[in-house]
Amino acid sequence: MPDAVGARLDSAIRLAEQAGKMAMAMRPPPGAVRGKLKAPQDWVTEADTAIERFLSEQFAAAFPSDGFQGEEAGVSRGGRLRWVVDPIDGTANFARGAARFCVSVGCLEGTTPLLGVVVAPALHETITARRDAGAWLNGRPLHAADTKAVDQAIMEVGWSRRRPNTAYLEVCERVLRDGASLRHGGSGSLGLVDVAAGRLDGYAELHINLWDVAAALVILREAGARVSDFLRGDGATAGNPIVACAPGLANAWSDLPGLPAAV
Ligand code: LIP
Repeated sequence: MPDAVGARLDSAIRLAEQAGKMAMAMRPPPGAVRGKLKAPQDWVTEADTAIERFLSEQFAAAFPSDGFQGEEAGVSRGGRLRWVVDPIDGTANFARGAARFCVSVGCLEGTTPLLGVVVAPALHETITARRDAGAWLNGRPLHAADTKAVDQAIMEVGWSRRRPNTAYLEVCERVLRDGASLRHGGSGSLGLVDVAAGRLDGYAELHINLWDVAAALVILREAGARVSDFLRGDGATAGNPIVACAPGLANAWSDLPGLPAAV
C-alpha cells in the first residue's frame, strides 16, 4: 500500500498521461495560431482550459482535502497539500502543431515541492520525481550533465514579454560571450527538464511562474542539478527569475545579468 505521497505520485502519473492524450487529440494543425491572446505573445487554447478542468476535477475526486492551482483558473481550492498545474506548457508551440509542449503537474506541501510529473506526449516522454527518491525519464534515472567548461556548454534562455527585451538580450549576449551555445524552446518546464536530463547545461529566465516550475523543481533536485531559490520572497504567488544548471557550471553562471545564482 503506497504512502500518501506515493499514492499521489501514482495518480499524478496516470492523470498527466491521460491529459497528454487529450492534448494530442486537441492539438491544432501546423499553421497560424488557433487560440486567444491573454497578453502579448501569451496564448491560451481550448485544450489548456479543458485539460486544467479535467485535472482539477480528477484530483478533487481522488484527494478532496488537497488544494489546486492552475495556470488558467488560478487557486480554486486550499489545502495542506496543493496541486500546481500547467495544463499545457509551451502553448505557443502547441497552438501551431509543434511538438515541444508538455503537461506539468506538481504537488507541494506549503512551499516544499514533494513530487513532479511532466508528460511531453508528442515527444513520447514521461518524467517523474519524488523528493528524496530520484528522478526518472520513461523509467530511466535522470542525472544533470557533468559539463564543467562554459565554452562547451549549452544554455537555454526562456523568453516572454513579461520582461523587457533589452534585459533578455543582455543575458543572451553574456551567454554567447562566454562561448556557450544558446537555445530558446518556448517551454520553461521542458527546458528545465532538459537540464535535469543532461540534455542542456543550463536554463535561465528573467521571470517564470510557479505552475511552469512546480514539477521541474523536484525533478531538478533529484537529478543533482543546481537551482536558484525560486520560492524565495513571493515567488509562489508572483513568480521569480530562475537559473538551473549542471553543478560544474554554477560558478560560471553565478552572476548572469538580472538573474540569481543557482545554489
Ligand atoms: C510559457 C513558459 C515559458 C515562458 C512563456 C510561457 P505557457 O508557459 O513555459 O517559460 O517564457 O512566456 O509563460 O504559457 O506556454 O504555459
